Amino acid sequence: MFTLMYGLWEYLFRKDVYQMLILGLDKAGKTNVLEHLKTMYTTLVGLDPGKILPTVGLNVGRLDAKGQSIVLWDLGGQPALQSIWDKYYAESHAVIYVVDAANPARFAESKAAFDRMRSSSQLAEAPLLVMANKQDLEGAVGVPEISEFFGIGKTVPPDAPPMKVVPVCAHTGQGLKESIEWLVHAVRISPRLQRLRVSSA
Ligand SMILES: Nc1nc2c(ncn2[C@@H]2O[C@H](COP(=O)(O)OP(=O)(O)OP(=O)(O)O)[C@@H](O)[C@H]2O)c(=O)[nH]1
Ligand SMILES: [Mg+2]
Repeated sequence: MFTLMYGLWEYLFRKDVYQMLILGLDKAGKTNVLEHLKTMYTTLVGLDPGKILPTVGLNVGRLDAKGQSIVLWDLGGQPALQSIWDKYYAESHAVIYVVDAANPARFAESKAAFDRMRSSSQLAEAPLLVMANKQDLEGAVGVPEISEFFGIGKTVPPDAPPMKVVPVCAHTGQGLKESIEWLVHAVRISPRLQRLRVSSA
């Protein structure tokens, strides 16, 4: 009886760890986002931007935000590395997609990678946060332009997963707290959370 009750208690109240992917083209600023988040939400000091190299493979960071344990998976964005992104989809709760908002010349390429990611059924119902990064740079476009280019409009179907675009600067940390807090809330109320719990039980 105790075992049964304990199993039920654990099933209902165990502390989930939210797995979040950080995706986007090479040089979009993903690793700078991860390192700045470490500085903001852990006792560690994230790497200085000048010391961050292009990612060959992936970087992982663990932090607590809004009372929630989160593991962030920063996957390399170079074309050859994009082909392994989908290996991480099935077990992820949410996606952060980073766009270099100051480089419109690569928007079409970024949108193509974004569309490939979104078309995966393995990410069904996963909340999606798009970071319009590098807002400190002159010419960086804002939320309306990124939303329109990436098709994150007001006319999304009612069953679409929650999506949001946030202006950020990975160097200063602008927009990172808002992004993480929105994602934690979105995952908490997402049907995907329950589905992943069941499939990992
Ligand atoms: N001005 C400015 N530069 C940034 C910002 N975020 C990243 N960068 C710069 O953009 C370049 C690429 O940053 P990374 O974080 O390495 O990019 P990445 O998306 O991880 O790239 P890959 O690892 O190749 O996939 C570096 O020179 C960063 O310093 C930002 O908010 N503002
Ligand atoms: Mg990187």
